[in-house]
Amino acid sequence: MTRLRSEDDFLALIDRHFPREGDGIVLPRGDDAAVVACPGPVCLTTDLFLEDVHFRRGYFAPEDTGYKALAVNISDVAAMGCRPTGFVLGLVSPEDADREYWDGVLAGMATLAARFDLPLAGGDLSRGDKVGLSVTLWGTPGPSGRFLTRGAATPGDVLFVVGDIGLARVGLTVLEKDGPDAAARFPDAVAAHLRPEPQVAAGLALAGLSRVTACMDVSDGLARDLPRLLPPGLGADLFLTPALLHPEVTAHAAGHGRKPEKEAVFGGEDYALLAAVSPAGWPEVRAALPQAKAIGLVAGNAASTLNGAPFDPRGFDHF
Ligand code: TPP
Repeated sequence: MTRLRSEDDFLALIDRHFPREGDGIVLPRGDDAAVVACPGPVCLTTDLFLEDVHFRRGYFAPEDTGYKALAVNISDVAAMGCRPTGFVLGLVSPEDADREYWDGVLAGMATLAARFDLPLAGGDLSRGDKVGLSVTLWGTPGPSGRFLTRGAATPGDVLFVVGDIGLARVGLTVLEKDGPDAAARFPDAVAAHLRPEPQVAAGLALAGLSRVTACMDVSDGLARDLPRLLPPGLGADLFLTPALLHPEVTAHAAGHGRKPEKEAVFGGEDYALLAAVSPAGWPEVRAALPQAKAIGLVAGNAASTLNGAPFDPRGFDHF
């Protein structure tokens, strides 16, 4: 265990993983505040990633921790139909998180940042009782100039997802039970929980399709997030067949005597995109994103159904 001796020591470690210069960085890190170029409107998001709330050190490798703290923010920008362009980072370190730990966290984060050419513009450090990461990230729209938003879906629109629903929740369940050994039986679920793939290319593609009426990323589970996508007073008729679900979701549900579609909608941390498109636009979505899966239709009233039966929105809630 090598202790981090001082704040400057920590900052030097950050410098080893993240270059100070980068696209859009007007004044490199080192001053009181960041100066970045803004070509026009940007979308801005922030997400905390806290030990024992969002992750456990017992089964999150340091590299996974850094990766996911950034990935969940990139996912928000992807859901707005934007490309991520820069971020700032706040870190909280307890006494027992040593240099090797943070070296791993920063390496995992830097790997993902490099994939999107994302510069780190600045940040803050503090001592605390548990590990905490706070990322604030911004992004710019694609060629269409459009920001995808929630709330403009109308009855009859096709609801679809890009990414797996319920898989990350299975990952959390098996990791909580068996720790890292869970990866042997549920490799994709564990990977979906530890290293979600932000759907940036899909978000940019959807922003270019004018018939797409609404989009968001699913972080609290489909059942809880769906009402947030739809205008007040509208519900959805969802049709989730096992063929639409990942085999590990179906297998886990079968092992616990649960219905796979319930396992899927009451999940969380999917970081899939959930979107709506007018029926005429669905072929365009399929052409642009063959991996998109239709899961239902927007209904004309607030009562939602799942495979024909009424269902109540429920999911993860911090409070
Ligand atoms: N307990 C632990 C130790 N780890 C977890 N990942 C969870 C519980 C489950 N969990 C934590 S946050 C969350 C879930 C399902 C929902 C998403 O996080 P949130 O901070 O609400 O994301 P946002 O909606 O702000 O993007």
